[in-house]
Amino acid sequence: MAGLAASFGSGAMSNSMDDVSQKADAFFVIGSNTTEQHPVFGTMLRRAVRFRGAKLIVADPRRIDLCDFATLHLRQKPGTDIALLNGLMYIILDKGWEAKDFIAERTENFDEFKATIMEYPPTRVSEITGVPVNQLYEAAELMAASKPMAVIWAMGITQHISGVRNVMTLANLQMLLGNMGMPGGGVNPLRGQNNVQGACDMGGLPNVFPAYQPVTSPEAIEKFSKAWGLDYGLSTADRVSPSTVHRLSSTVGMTATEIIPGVLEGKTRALYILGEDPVMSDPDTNHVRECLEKVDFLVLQEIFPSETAVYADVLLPGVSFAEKTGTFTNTERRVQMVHKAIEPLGEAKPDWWITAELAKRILQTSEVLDAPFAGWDYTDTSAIMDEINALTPSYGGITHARIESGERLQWPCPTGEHPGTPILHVNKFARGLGKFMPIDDVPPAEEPNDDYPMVMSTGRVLYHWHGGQMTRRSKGLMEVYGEALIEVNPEDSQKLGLNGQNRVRVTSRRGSIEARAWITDRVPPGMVYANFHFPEASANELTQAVLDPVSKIPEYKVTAVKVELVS
Ligand SMILES: Nc1nc2c(c(=O)[nH]1)N[C@H]1C(S)=C(S)[C@@H](COP(=O)(O)OP(=O)(O)OC[C@H]3O[C@@H](n4cnc5c(=O)[nH]c(N)nc54)[C@H](O)[C@@H]3O)O[C@H]1N2
Ligand SMILES: Nc1nc2c(c(=O)[nH]1)N[C@H]1C(S)=C(S)[C@@H](COP(=O)(O)OP(=O)(O)OC[C@H]3O[C@@H](n4cnc5c(=O)[nH]c(N)nc54)[C@H](O)[C@@H]3O)O[C@H]1N2
Ligand SMILES: [Mo]
Repeated sequence: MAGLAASFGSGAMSNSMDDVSQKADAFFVIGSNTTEQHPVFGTMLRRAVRFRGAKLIVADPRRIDLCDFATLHLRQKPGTDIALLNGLMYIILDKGWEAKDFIAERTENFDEFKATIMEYPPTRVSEITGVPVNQLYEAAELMAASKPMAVIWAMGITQHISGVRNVMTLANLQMLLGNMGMPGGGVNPLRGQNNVQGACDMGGLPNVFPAYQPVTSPEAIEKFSKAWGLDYGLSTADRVSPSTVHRLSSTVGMTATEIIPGVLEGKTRALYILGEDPVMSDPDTNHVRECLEKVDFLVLQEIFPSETAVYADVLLPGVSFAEKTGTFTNTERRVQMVHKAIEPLGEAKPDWWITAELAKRILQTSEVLDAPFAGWDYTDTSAIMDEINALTPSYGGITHARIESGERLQWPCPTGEHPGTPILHVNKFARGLGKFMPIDDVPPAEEPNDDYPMVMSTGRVLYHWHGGQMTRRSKGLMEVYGEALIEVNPEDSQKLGLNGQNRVRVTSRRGSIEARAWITDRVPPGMVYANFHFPEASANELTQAVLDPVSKIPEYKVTAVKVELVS
């Protein structure tokens, strides 16, 4: 698996939003509620469909707003995306619609891949996914006739135990159709948080330094150890500390979803949490609470007293976006600036300043270094950007000054003269040839049974942001969407005897929540949808902490539940 994962390793969109919305002949949106969760891009898609006749295929268990203007809506059962996609590729191959030249020149491992696809004929796929056979043919034909087609996805694809395999299957589809490395095509995962792309680019992952330079690489260790004032690789005379050789660790760390459960396994003793509210956002809330209660020491850096704050030994007040200057890197690898609009309120300090200050104080009291290291004395965020330019090749030429002058820079942008890179993989993939991966269907970890006969999927609504710490403080938003609602299909609602005003109890093997039911055909029969925006009825009381074995993302999208009428 590593081969293909590496070629899409950054997890960024291969194309830009302008490019996709202006040049795609068709969009295949699978597991992205684009108009609610990425409204700017959602509007760009809507305009492309309305004003230039671009086609739109949506594959989503729910009838999301995008379906109102879609050419075709495939309504697969949750957690059956691999079967669905393999089934579409079966038809494409069976009809001879694959991009033969592209496959011959740019890819490898086609035969092995094809052998797996041949196990997914339409009747079998229809049985697994619930999508009618004629719709499978219709979708495959639209895909083959639309050149180029852009694939767009978000958490509906990744938040499964098969998340990585789902993504690889989408890459297979785009290689099969020859839609890689061209304007209007590509593989386009939409990033969620405003700076999650930037955080990953800067090494906010357990296995890499900035720019995805592996922590296991001796060259990378040497480069960063020198740059960050450690003396690995220097002769004894040149060392800061003559007695010891310091170097950065080559051990791959743990992901956030492993660190918190690690408390009960004795692997985690202290936590420094910055800008996350795991009591609301991590799976299986009871388990999270137990971990946070038991951890020896918890530091939380926040802008509000969140649900997690009650477990903190120390609260450090950070600043919000309005109180800081710096850059965010968005979903299309574009680096953008924010400027301080107001001075930090109260005792709040910039997040980078707090982290640097902590580092300095730890170094001052630590016995490892003989001389305190001055490298944490940044004057401001442009000084941090200078360091990024020096150490992060893909950001080598991205400076505050260039962005301020109006340049629209997308990495890779290695030098001050480089214009940035709107489209990745133009002539070849990062790893050379694109490798087709034979991928079989993986059922969700929990499937409905007699005790828990329904499937709950979880996610967001337009009006709120995750744990709701920010959006629940906005009066206007609370007027529009002021309480947790459980989406229930009219058929199920009839069985339960609901009248539109009732509260229901939703129970999984781990917990139970009560909230008002919203009767709507947005969800199909047998499925309910819940959000995690309200602490009194958060979906994560019910979800389970099973992870994709590679990415360690939890399976938030499929939980077996029972639903009962409360009052
Ligand atoms: N208003 C608002 N916008 C946000 C956020 C927010 O909290 N509020 N959060 C941001 C963040 S961090 C993120 S990651 C993004 C998330 O953006 P999205 O991923 O678009 O949002 P989700 O609500 O997680 O739902 C994704 C879609 O997957 C569908 N789905 C459920 N199960 C399956 C399945 O098995 N297969 C497929 N193919 N689809 C399925 C759901 O019906 C839904 O339409 O949104 C970002 N934007
Ligand atoms: N059931 C279910 N659970 C999910 C998901 C799902 O689809 N279903 N989606 C998952 C996904 S994709 C994501 S991204 C997570 C998000 O989960 P979290 O990251 O935990 O949620 P946020 O609300 O985005 O941010 C957490 C906190 O950051 C604080 N904050 C905001 N700005 C700043 C700042 O500038 N500095 C500091 N120090 N703090 C700040 C806010 O007050 C907030 O309390 O949830 C995950 N959990
Ligand atoms: Mo996210």
